[in-house]
Amino acid sequence: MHTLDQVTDKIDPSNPDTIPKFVDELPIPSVARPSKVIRGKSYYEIDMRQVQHKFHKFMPSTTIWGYNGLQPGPTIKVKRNETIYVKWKNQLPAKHLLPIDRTLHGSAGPHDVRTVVHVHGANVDWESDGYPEAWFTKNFAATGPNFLRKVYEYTNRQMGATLWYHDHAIGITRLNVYAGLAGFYLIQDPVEKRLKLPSSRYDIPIMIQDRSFNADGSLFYPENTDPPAPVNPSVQPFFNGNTIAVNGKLWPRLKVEPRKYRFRILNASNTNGYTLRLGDGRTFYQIATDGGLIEKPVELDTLPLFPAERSEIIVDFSKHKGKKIILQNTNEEGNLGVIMRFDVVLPLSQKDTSRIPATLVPEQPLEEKMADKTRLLTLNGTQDEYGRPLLLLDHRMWHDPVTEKPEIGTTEIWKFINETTFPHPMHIHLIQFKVLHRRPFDLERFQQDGYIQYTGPPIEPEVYERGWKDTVRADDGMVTSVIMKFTENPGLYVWHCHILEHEDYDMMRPMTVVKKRK
Ligand SMILES: [Cu+2]
Repeated sequence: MHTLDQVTDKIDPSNPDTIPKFVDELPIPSVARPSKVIRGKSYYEIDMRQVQHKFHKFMPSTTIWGYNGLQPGPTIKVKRNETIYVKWKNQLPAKHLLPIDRTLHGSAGPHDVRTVVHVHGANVDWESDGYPEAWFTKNFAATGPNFLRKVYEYTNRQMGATLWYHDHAIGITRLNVYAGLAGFYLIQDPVEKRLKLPSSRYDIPIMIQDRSFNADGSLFYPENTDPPAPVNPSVQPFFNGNTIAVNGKLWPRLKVEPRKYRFRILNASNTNGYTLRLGDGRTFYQIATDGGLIEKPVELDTLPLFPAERSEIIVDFSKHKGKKIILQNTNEEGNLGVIMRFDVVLPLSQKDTSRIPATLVPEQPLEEKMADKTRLLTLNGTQDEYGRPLLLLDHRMWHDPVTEKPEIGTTEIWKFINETTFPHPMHIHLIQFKVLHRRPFDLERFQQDGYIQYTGPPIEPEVYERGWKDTVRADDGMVTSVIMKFTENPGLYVWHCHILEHEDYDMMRPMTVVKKRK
């Protein structure tokens, strides 16, 4: 037996090999409570604070930023079609926790700690979408050029879904989210009642984030690239942490009953993608994608999740009493190959009457032939004046004039032509789309004369992405096609890569949704 002192003496937070796994219980994020009700509608105030957070029982506390001082932030739970108001308040210190690259767009000014909150996946009026330049500093003392309102309105006119909120401030999103500014936003749909899915304490959100620490337990985020760029601090082309935090604890465990559970899994990492698998290879059932329930459950043994993607699954532990089942990431070996552990050690507290229904929601087709317009959009790389990689969308920078102006009432296909050498998770604000297909093309030919010479047939979307999506993996060497209908909420939004290091430099573009022309 080791005493606590003996264990903590051996732990070096900068060396993940010294951090024991499955020590902490998986925390379940608390649910946000409205501070008042205005004309029958809930009004929340959620502030961003710098606090001390315990990532691991045996590690020293870590200074983080959290919504209401929590990591993850409090879960906002709303009903479909229920309007709520949220006043997001910046109560953070004037100095940033992490190194700011002053050369990035919007980062040169005197205000280090700029924040703005985006609910990812929400059908929301543009003034409440959290435009990257609608930022505000502590007590709204300074505001960005696009700042319009302090109180955001969310009408939640969309299917029940696992959404999430996170910071979106121009040029420092990667730092603000890494510091801890992320939480769940769950829309509950009355149609789910009759489905008898596992609910209440058997319905658990799981936020996966990679993190690295300094020896003193503080958050580590690199100040420069390797080899170093001529500017310091410098943005990274990507970031990979060396530990896995789930709901704010490193490699936690969850004690479960021998019954069915619903897990709402979110990859809230800056860059890392994961392919989830249960340690014994047992299958599970996917029931929802980013935008809500799918037509019918899909049996899976692995589930890839790129940054910002969500997937809801049902795992049945009923035949595995006493077992300890590791949730793995098959993309990696070693520490990053382990996410958390389920310990089937709790007694069954009541008969499990939940179900995995044969069908979930009616089919909602959105087919290629329904499109009014197709946009060809490239993902491409170049170099900046310091010789650093600069990733762009359609060869344009963030501040170039708006080129994507979809019209309300129209259905559009966007074809992401990936000219880079790696996949990017592409996210479009405001709408949910369907993935049509991916199709290989001749990159050399395209770069010579701009002609898309396909080199193979279209590849159907993966079985786990055949539902409403707001983020899609745009593979290298492929043209990835998505289809969406713009139905309401004209205004100024964005679309971008959700690798946060890319989004900040400079893989993000504005999008103006325009009213129907008469
Ligand atoms: Cu990217």
